[in-house]
Amino acid sequence: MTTSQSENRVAVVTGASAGIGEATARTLAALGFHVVAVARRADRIEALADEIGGTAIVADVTDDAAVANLATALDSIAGTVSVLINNAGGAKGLEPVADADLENWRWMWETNVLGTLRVTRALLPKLVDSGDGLIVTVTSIAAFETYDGGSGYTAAKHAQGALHRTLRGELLGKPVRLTEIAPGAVETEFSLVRFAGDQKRADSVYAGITPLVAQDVADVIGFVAARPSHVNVDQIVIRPRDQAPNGRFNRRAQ
Ligand code: 8X3
Repeated sequence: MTTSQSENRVAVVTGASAGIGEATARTLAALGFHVVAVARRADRIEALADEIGGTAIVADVTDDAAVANLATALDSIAGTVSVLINNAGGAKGLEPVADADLENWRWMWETNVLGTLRVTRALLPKLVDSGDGLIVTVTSIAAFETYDGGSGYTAAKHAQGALHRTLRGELLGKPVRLTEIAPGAVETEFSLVRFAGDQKRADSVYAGITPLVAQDVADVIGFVAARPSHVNVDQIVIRPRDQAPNGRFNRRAQ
């Protein structure tokens, strides 16, 4: 797709206030999409939308009414949506199953799984109506693997991946493509949120390795969005060279 082909096409990015979502919003805007940045933090997405010539819509993906309002607000911007990036989500806690915190599990299920379900279901008619829709769901390597202490997050990410992959069959014959992007360690607010603002603990996740940065993932999403409409990139796993499957890292001495 050239910039002119994506001109005036609408791309909705959830979790656009920081990290992978923010970088993806910038990347899609540079490709010529009109980007609708969605998140809870109004000040962040309004500044981003101003900068990239897009639109900010404040919505919490765990809130039914907010997602319904998002769909209505999109009607006034454009009748259709060409690209949906399901990026909102995250982790809370790193407790073993024996000490599992049910509130953390509920939060992870609500944001990663039901959040993706709510937004996807609400925007599906608009994606179909575009005649050339694309849904990118940012899952994680946690959608394919398990690791000690990660059960709440890996369970939610496995479920989010299953939801996304199910649509690949259910939408067969409809003009909507589906891509799952599964990143490994990306240095964003992810670990800060997981560890409830404990910066030292968050930093230790990336100590001695060279993690991915948000733009590394956004570049891949931009590549996917720029493929011609007959090409469906089903899944991409992307992790740092310093990370192998199942929680193994090459950590250099600090
Ligand atoms: C997060 C992946 O490797 O940081 O989605 O646990 S990792």
